[in-house]
Amino acid sequence: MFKHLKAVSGDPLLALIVAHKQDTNPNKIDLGVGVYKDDNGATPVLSSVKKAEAILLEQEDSKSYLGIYGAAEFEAIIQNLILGEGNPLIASERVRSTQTPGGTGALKVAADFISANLKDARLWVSDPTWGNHQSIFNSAGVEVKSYPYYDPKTNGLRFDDMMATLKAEVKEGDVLLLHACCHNPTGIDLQQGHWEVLTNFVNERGLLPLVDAAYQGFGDGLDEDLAGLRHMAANVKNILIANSFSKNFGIYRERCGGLSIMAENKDEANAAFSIVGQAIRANYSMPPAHGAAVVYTIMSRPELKAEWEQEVTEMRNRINGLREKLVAKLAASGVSKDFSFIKDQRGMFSYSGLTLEQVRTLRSDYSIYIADTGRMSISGVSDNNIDYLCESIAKVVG
Ligand code: PLP
Ligand code: TYF
Repeated sequence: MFKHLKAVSGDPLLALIVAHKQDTNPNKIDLGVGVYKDDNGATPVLSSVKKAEAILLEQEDSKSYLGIYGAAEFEAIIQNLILGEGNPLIASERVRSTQTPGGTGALKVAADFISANLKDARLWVSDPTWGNHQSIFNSAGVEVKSYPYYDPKTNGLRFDDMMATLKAEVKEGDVLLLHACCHNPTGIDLQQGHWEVLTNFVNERGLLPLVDAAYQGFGDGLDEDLAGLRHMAANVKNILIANSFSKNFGIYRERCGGLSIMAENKDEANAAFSIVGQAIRANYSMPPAHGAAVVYTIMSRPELKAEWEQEVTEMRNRINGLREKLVAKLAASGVSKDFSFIKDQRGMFSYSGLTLEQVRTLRSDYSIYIADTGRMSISGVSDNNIDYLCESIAKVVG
């Protein structure tokens, strides 16, 4: 039955974790996968999460089924975080939100919803984008097309080219995937003016925006990071938002995210939401409870919420501080390339502009693990390894 099957290669990012783990060089550095690390290279459970878990352990009184959307009280938590407390869109009841197994689960449910209900819609993604976007939408039978985004010459955004391609090629009803902030893999974000242009474009051409918000809080602030998304949501008829709590609550393995769908009015939103429910049932029946229970426990207790906000601020400040240090140390190392663009990027990642050959040499000769694309996960840098890292890059780049 299975004789004809050929093994496929796994996700190269996840393979980097294994390769780094097996490396015995004491100087090894892991700048691979997008998991936040502190100055000791650890990914500890946030203190606010630990406290919420203690409360849950004591108060949890049942593990019975929750229902396809997860915990009902979680809907408001998602909307307050993503749209901002007091956003009139929440009171309008045009938005419905469901708990999902991570941001990945949200994207998969969105992909199934699009595939089954928006016939012939194609999905437009940035070039480059998170590798899973392509696989999730392909597996749901949605054609994936890409628009220019990253400019290797300037290490910046090709916004004019992006718009030119979209203007020439989108069809009414196509879906436009945008990263809310902290673009994965480049670290190069759309600015507010770009969101305004894209909002008008979505309306002119009858597109459905799908915004992927996986790193809220890692760029400039919890509200600041979603200002562009909120502008768009306030000015379009429909939007889908897939968000992840994996990074900003540090609950990666608990699989907690949300999918929000906005329609033109309450009845339309409820109808669309029931169809989203159908996609959920056919996929995984219902989401795991624990991650959402942790997020809910934190967000519904002012003292825990304040502590969590402080912890997000610390993670963000550490990453942004590392960007400054990297730029300064790389310049001081005498490297020929100008790396100052690293401090203009935002979030977990930096597209470093290192070539595949340079990345491979850093891996084989220096035990420095960077994705093949040259994407570095910045929080893997620390005061303990930054000198070795910058000296090694200088040697390899010249
Ligand atoms: N979207 C992007 C852009 C991501 O980088 C990630 C990261 O893992 C996700 C979605 C999915 O996150 P999760 O682990 O919550 O499924
Ligand atoms: O891009 C990253 O590193 C994160 C984590 O299949 C990730 O988004 C990477 C690959 C994957 C799942 C999560």
